[in-house]
Amino acid sequence: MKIYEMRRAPNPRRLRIFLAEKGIDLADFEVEQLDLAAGDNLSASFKAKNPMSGVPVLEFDDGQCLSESMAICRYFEVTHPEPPLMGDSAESQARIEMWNRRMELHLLFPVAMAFRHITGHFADREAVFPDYGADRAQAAARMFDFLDRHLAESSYIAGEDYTVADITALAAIDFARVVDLQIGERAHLAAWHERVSARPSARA
Ligand SMILES: N[C@@H](CCC(=O)N[C@@H](CS)C(=O)NCC(=O)O)C(=O)O
Repeated sequence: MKIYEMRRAPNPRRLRIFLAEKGIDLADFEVEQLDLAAGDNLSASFKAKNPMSGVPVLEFDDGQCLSESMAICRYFEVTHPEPPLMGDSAESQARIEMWNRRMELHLLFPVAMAFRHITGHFADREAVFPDYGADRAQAAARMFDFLDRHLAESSYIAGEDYTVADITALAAIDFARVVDLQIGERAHLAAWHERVSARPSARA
């Protein structure tokens, strides 16, 4: 199997952390690094693998491809059920999905939009609206506040266990530094960040 990714990008990092938590060694895969700024992901050959052109992509040995980080993680959750990162009961699966969606929609996406529209990193392929970027950075900062309150009551994002929702939040929060968004004085969020960053998977 082969993984197409980019080392510094947050969605590929979600997958690498997920694999590390599962004890799946990245060295068992062929890994190709794409240069997103150079537009490697916009080539016809890459779009044949993922028409949406994002990374990561998982390519099976027969050439079939899976994209969307959570779809790829879902594949590995089924093939490697232990430890469960997406829940092991109807209730826990739904609850973790709810929190992971919240982390994607209200944290990772605003951070990504802030990055794209404040820095103009992808100005070669999309219109850039700095005011929109600033607005999304504020939305992400409000989510930092929300999480600080939430984590006063809960050890991890989706409850008392580490899950994929923590992985999405960690990738988003660490990437937010590119637009100068920091955890700062938010003590509960900082304690959670220290906890999840201390896991060996965070270095993946
Ligand atoms: N929803 C997709 C998002 C994939 C995505 O947008 N990845 C970014 C890197 S974090 C990318 O490839 N950006 C390049 C571009 O938009 O041209 C997922 O969850 O994997």
